[in-house]
Amino acid sequence: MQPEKSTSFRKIIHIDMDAFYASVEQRDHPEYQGKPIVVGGPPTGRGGVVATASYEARKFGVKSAMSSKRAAQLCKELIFVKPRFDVYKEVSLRILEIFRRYTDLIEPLSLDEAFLDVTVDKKQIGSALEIARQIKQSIKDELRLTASAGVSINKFVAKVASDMNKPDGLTFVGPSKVAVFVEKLPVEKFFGVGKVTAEKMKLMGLHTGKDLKKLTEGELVRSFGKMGKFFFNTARGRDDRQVQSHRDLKSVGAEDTFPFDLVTLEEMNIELEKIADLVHDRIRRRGLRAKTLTLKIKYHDFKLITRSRSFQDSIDELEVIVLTAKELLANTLGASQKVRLLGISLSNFGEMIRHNNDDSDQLTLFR
Ligand code: DCP
Ligand code: MG
Repeated sequence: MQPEKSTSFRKIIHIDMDAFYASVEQRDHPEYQGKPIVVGGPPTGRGGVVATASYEARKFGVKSAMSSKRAAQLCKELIFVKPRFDVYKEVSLRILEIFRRYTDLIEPLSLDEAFLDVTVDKKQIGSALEIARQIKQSIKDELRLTASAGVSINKFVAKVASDMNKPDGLTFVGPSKVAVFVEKLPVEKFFGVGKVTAEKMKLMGLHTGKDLKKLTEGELVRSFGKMGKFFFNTARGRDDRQVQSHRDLKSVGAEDTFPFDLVTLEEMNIELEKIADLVHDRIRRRGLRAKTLTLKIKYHDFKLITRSRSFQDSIDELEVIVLTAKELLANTLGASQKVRLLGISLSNFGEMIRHNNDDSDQLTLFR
């Protein structure tokens, strides 16, 4: 019998597909292989945007979220391809299926990205680096696509690592290397640091993890609020956020507190559309469908109510979310009530269930 190996470190893998939509299109259309392509709206239409660009197109400076028009200017021979979301979703499920051979502790962040906790793995391989290698190989062999992986002791470091040697990268930051790795990291790479926070940090003379470490927890909290505590810990390579599988994910939502109370139903409906858009984006990125929608309303007197509706078949369509939220709101409002907060959340997601079928793992998304 093998001795039990005990370690206090978790083993976390972050995997992110390379130029995801574009790679799928290049795979399925050999004529696009080796060519600069983008997936997104055409440059002729109004408001066409690049969802993603192949690595060949990135050499010209073309990238995600850029207008298609601008992309066409940067690269004359650029090929524009219409997205096929159903195919990306299908590929995404196949990738999850590969992950599940090693662990059920999987947290997908979007269709092409997930965290895996392999502290304990089903095949008893023991080495997270070896598991990441095998996963990358299976994605290549079975799906003819490449992924980049980061392997470390927590989510924060694993995610930064997976981005370091793209495409087809595999970056391992072992327990003894974490501290130095984080010290060298530019503040922009820290989880929770957006443009505004990065600017503020630079003004304070904070450029790297090493600089952040010079401040006390109190000082960081004073300057950055709640996130200050998180920065204090991550600058020391600590991050105890758990990998949260869909099974544990109870709901996904968004809400907004308004600077002025809303008075008319029209005003409220406009705000509801914005909130619905956010929620829709969040579940779509995770490839989720929900059976229950809950509307949250806080009135000007701070009275809080929620109203829910459940569906026979689970939903992920923006129109259904908007319509249902509006109906619940219209049914709820007492005469001329002023509203200070509105929120929408979706819950009751389809569960990923594994079937053992001739020894091969099959993944079904129950709707
Ligand atoms: N996506 C999108 N709009 C964006 C960003 C991304 O529609 N603004 C879509 C297209 C991408 C997919 O999500 O293919 C995954 O996003 P990533 O940020 O992981 O980008 P890629 O996988 O395309 O490239 P990379 O190799 O940098 O991960
Ligand atoms: Mg990606």
